[in-house]
Amino acid sequence: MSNPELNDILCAIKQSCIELYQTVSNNNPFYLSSPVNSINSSSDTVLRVDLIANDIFHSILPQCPHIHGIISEEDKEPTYFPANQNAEYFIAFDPIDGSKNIENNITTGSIFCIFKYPYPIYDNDKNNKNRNEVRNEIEINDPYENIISDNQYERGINSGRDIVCAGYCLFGAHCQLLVSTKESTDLFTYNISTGLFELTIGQISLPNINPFYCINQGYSYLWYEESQLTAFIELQMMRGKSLRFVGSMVADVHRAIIKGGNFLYPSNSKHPNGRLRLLYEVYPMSFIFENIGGVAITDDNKPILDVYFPENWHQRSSILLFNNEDYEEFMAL
Ligand code: P6P
Repeated sequence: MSNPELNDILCAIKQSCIELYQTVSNNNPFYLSSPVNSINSSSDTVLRVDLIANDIFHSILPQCPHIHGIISEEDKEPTYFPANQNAEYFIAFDPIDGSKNIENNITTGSIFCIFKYPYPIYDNDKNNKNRNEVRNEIEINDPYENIISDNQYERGINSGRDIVCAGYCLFGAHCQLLVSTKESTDLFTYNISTGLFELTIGQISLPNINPFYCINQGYSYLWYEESQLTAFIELQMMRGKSLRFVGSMVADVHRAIIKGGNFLYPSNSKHPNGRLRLLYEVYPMSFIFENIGGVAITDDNKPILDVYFPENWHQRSSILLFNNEDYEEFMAL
């Protein structure tokens, strides 16, 4: 990667993923899947492996001087690193997505996205501008009601369009890392004997075939009737497409990237704002899908990367990932 700062950040992420892969591989799956007596900010039951994974990232990422702050599914609030006060990158991650699947040995994985602040964190001495001047500039230029609150100012990020890199690391039959930037999306496979991630597929583009459709059809009784989504699902069934849904977003999305197809998690009457979390599940997978030639929209047809950076760190969102053929069919309904 041409950006040395991003390279350093990815090295820290790789190191975290390798340590987590080794931990997952070397421990009893039922021990890893045992619940600890707590729930996270999304009201999910926290499993031991969730905490182990979060601790690994929290121990390694701060050592990278280019990371200003991080937040994960298991954190209530972000952690900022005072030693990296002028760093310009913020990372959101799901330390181990689909952790409930560890005990039945189905692929899980870590998901991340890296934001670059649109402007450096001002330091009075260096930039002759203080935070308030910069904040006021933003407020004047921001025609929307949701003027940047202190928190958003701190993050300095407006939407998913400020993501510069996203990816995931799969823990399955192989440990595989996918890294996506606007320039390229590449898949690497961990070689246990060398301890390195080796390139498997470079410049990935989304197959324009759709042998499967992917949705939790068990929730169909919760879907909004007569919607475009229900019509699209009925069409897939009429066409005899196979349904694939393993309950680990990272595994389901990876199948669509490698074999073609889609990933659909619409909002429903139980989750009117969507089930998955915008910051560290929906944004990163949408960034990847757009980079490989796909479409990523909410179920009211808004490009997900245009959705404003959330005030609530764990805000949920619907997500519809399509290749172009699927998307045209969906929009014609
Ligand atoms: P449900 C895993 O817990 C996760 O966050 C995603 O990886 C997955 O797609 C989703 O939840 C599955 O949730 O309620 O459909 O089983």
